Amino acid sequence: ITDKNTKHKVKTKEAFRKAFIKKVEEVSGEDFSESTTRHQYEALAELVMEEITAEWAVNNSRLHKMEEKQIYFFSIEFLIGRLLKAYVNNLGWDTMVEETLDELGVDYEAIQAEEHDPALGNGGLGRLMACFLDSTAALGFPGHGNGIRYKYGLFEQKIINDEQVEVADIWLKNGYPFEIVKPDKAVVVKYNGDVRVEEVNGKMQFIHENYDPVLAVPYDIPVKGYRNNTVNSLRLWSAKPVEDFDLSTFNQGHFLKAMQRKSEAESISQILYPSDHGFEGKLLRLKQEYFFVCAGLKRIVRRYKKHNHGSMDGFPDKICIHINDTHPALCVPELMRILVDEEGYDWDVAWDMTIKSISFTNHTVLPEALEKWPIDMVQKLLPRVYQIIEEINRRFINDMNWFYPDQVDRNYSMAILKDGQVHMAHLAIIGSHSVNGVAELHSKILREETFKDFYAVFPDRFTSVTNGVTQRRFMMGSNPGLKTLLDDTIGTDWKKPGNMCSLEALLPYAQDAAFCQKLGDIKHANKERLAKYIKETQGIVLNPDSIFDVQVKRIHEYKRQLLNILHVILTYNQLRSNPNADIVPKTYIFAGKAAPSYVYAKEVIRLINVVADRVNNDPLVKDKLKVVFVPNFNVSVAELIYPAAEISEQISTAGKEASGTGNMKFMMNGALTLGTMDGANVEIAEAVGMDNVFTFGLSDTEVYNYNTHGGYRSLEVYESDSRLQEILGQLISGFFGESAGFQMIYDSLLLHNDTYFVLKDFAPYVDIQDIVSNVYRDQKQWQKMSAINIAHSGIFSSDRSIEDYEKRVWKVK
Ligand code: 26M
Repeated sequence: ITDKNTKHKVKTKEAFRKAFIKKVEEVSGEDFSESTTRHQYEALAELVMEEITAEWAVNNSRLHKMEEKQIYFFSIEFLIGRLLKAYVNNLGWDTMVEETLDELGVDYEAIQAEEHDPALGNGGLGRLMACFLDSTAALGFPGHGNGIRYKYGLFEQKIINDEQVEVADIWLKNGYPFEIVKPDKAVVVKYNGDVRVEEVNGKMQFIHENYDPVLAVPYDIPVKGYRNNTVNSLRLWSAKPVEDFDLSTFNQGHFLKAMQRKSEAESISQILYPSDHGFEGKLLRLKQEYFFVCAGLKRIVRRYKKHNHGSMDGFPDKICIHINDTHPALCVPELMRILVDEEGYDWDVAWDMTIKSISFTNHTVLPEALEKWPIDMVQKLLPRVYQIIEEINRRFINDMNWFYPDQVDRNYSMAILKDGQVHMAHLAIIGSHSVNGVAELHSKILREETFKDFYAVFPDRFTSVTNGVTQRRFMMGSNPGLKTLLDDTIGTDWKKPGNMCSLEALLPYAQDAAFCQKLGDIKHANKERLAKYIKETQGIVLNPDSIFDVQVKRIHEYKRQLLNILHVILTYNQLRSNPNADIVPKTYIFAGKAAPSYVYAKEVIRLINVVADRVNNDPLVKDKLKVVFVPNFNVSVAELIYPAAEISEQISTAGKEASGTGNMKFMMNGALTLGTMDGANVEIAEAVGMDNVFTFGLSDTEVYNYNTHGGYRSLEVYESDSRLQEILGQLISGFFGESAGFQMIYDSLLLHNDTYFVLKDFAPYVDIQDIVSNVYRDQKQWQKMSAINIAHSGIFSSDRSIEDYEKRVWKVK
């Protein structure tokens, strides 16, 4: 916003006011007084983009000189959420915009709600990338995202007759103001075809021919750093046919065939796979993986060469390719292909460069989620890339047999190619210099179980970086009351990027009654804000004086939403037999999506909703117990829920949740963790001390021992606990309505021996819930614990994660 009078770039309220009114009139073609919220949204978005793109251009020309080392995050998901408010805040425009809009009588909240929440990810893994981009820019590092611009994001979830129903997410239908398409930077991605070998000047040349070309068109979204002049990029690729119509086919009268080619090409970036568990070997998914890998590397290499006199020699010193789980693991053979086939490097030199450039983060130990592609599928779709994988594998096994001749079995078990499959995790580990888990416990399990053999061979590659989340979105942005209280109490230094640990200055105030009172008041106001949303969207009235006990995350057996709802049923049964029981009123809030094909998870959603119907409509229960399932959990809904939570349910079977990041978002908003010793919960407990968390249940070692040596019989637990007998009986007796039997859940617990130890952990869970209620009766004590949690939440900022990656993995400086 330029003030015409001074000719300086100044951001005055007056200049903004004028610019905003003018822009609204431009986009609407009407007088400002006639404008709709949509016009106002479009105008504000344009003003923001004009400001950011000016900075972006300056930044890009600096970055293009390649003086600094640059990080590229390759990820099949970027769950960025709404951007308008984040941009406004990062520009430092927040007060100016809020006050001006207020004076103009314009509803800023309504403007923000006009932005369709881009849901280009399933959950933790995709959201982590968005937090990392925010922190990378905030810290002033050059770091960019590389992914896919899905036409349809994650489905919208509706609950109809208690069940999840999926609706297509047409997020682009009204256009998207924060992207810039760059058709001149499009590249061709080649699928299928044959490889012909030719000898040129004594050197083998591999020529890929008869392939099916697909055009990858980049759309760039600026990533604006918090109040600094860094603007990085998130580049998302969209698939197009190379020519809109295949003219020769078209001319021969094969109109349908030409159209079919077009839609085959476009199908690659058509839809985000809505599953974050259980690997399915779908060809389209493999096409997606190669699509953004190939296009992304091509641009990076081209840019690098352009500024280095056509040479790739220094590439690994200037470029970090960070692969987010194994979905982009084809970076390894693709970079080799570029270096060997196109740049003419010897294999060994190219291999050294590749390993130096690539680093890998693992996000899961669930064996069913590890990617293994059928060899013939890879071979057919990516003939040259496959040859390179074969050669990587051959050399790896050769080396291993040379160094460990007495370990042939182990060597073979580490192969990339075995059992007719391409093992992507093996490819990722063998082809990168760094392998890390996302929390200490998870990294330990990777070293000692999942990748034990690789750890024995490459101990130096393994490291750990605990996840983090951006406080700028999930605390400062979504909990303004708390932000102001912290500013007023300890000053504003804690908001500087990388400085969140200075929140520890809050510790003395945990003893301060006046501070704790204010903290409680802010929480209450946030609970009222959420209650209002739920009233408006679902018609359910919540009691803001009850405890808000919240479990929001993808629905998964290992995350054990089932354990939570079984305990709710127990409370309900207790209230039915003693309506006057002196219990602390509780509101149980659930939200989360199930993969459309995950039948069991959808049954859990149905159970929660059926229980909610029953409990919420039973006059006996009065205000003491409420259950809500909030539909369509996404980043925007999350921003309303975390600040209102008092209990953060993190109750996965120990050893299964790699880290969790919701746990951190709750903590920085002052909720107390009720959790198992799993993932980053362990580090939360360490940070705040065992007195300030509620932990329960089997340890990861106990789970491991049961799984390897046996000894767990769920039936025995059931037979010795009359509460469980009653509850499980109700699941199949029609207690929750005739049509609503839950045989599948019942069978999993009793017939199939309860894989996730729900019954085993039930009694300890009930006990800890009772302790939670008792502590809550002492509000002073509760607010004190809440303050201590906030004070120690600094290490869970993604700024800290990025600094750790910088030191341990990328070494940018
Ligand atoms: C893979 C193949 C086919 C279809 C889908 C996938 C797929 C997509 C997403 C598999 C896994 C996906 O995400 C896994 C995930 O979100 N993991 C979570 O990562 C978080 C960030 O590190 C951790 O905090 C969570 O503990 C972990 O579950």
